[in-house]
Amino acid sequence: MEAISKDVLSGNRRALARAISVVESGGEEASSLVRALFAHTGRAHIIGVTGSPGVGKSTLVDALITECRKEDLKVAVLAVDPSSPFTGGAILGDRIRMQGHTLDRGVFIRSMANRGHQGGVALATYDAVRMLEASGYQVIIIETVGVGQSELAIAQTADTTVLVLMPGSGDDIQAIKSGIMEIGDIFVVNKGDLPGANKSASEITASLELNSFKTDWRPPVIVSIAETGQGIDQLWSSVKNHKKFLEQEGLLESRRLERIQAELSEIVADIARRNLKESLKSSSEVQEVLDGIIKREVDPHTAARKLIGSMFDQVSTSK
Ligand SMILES: Nc1nc2c(ncn2[C@@H]2O[C@H](COP(=O)(O)OP(=O)(O)OP(=O)(O)O)[C@@H](O)[C@H]2O)c(=O)[nH]1
Ligand SMILES: [Mg+2]
Repeated sequence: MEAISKDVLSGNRRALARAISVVESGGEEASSLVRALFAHTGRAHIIGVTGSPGVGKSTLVDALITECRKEDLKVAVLAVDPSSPFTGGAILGDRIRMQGHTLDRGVFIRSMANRGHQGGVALATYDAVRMLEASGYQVIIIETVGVGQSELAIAQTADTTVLVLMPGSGDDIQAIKSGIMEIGDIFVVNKGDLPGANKSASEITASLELNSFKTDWRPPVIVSIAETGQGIDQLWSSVKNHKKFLEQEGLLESRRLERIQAELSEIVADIARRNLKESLKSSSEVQEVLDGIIKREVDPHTAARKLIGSMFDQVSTSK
């Protein structure tokens, strides 16, 4: 791990790719890599780009990469697909439309998929972001497909969340109804060349006006044509403005605190889940508890509480 972490720090791309695979697999190796590099993390601007399949997220991200490169910022993209089974990180296929940047050494693109349970991919995403930060990437864009619970969890790993919609899909109405509007810091109605884009944008603006906001930030609604790059400069300035806003208001820190809380509870749940799986198979204590339930000596609720108690005792004494 020591050699690989050194190479990650020096910006070696192969080491970085390997490091991301390690954190994706999780386990002890992943933990020690994160431990080694943690002091070099926490510096990038993390941008989440989320929205339904096919709205043009990847095309938009590709255009954003171009904006970053104009400013000589090193930029990385993680395309996270929580609904796909884990395939070892090689499902880019046509989900990714960023081929224009493959030869640029200041750009790193990688896809990640689900590892079996919801928390898995979110946890791996946090750590993958850390590997990218340690390797010197200043802007990290996380593209997630869909607008369900697990996508939201991933979107929340970002400092700035861009919600992408398209006209005529009913997406906008859906978003307004489902409360997903709350996670967007910036709204984009992409495919502005299609009919109804301006109407969608005004509907979103109108529904935002009804929101009660927790901060003074008012999410801009931008109409873009990602394919031609129209509106992307406006999007990029909004992204930068949002970051400036977070910094000025001291909100970058509080967002990161929330993120760490979410991560910490996910890790604890993950450890508990794995411990439980093990002990369901092998522990004599669990066998006794199961027997007790079968014999109606103890009910499952009481038994579960007892097990959790002794499980955490074990975790704290085994380290
Ligand atoms: N008309 C029009 N088509 C666009 C625009 N932007 C993207 N597209 C097209 O929309 C399709 C989907 O684009 P992607 O960028 O792959 O969309 P995505 O949201 O990343 O898709 P998934 O990752 O599969 O969810 C492609 O055929 C794009 O060429 C646009 O501004 N206008
Ligand atoms: Mg895509």
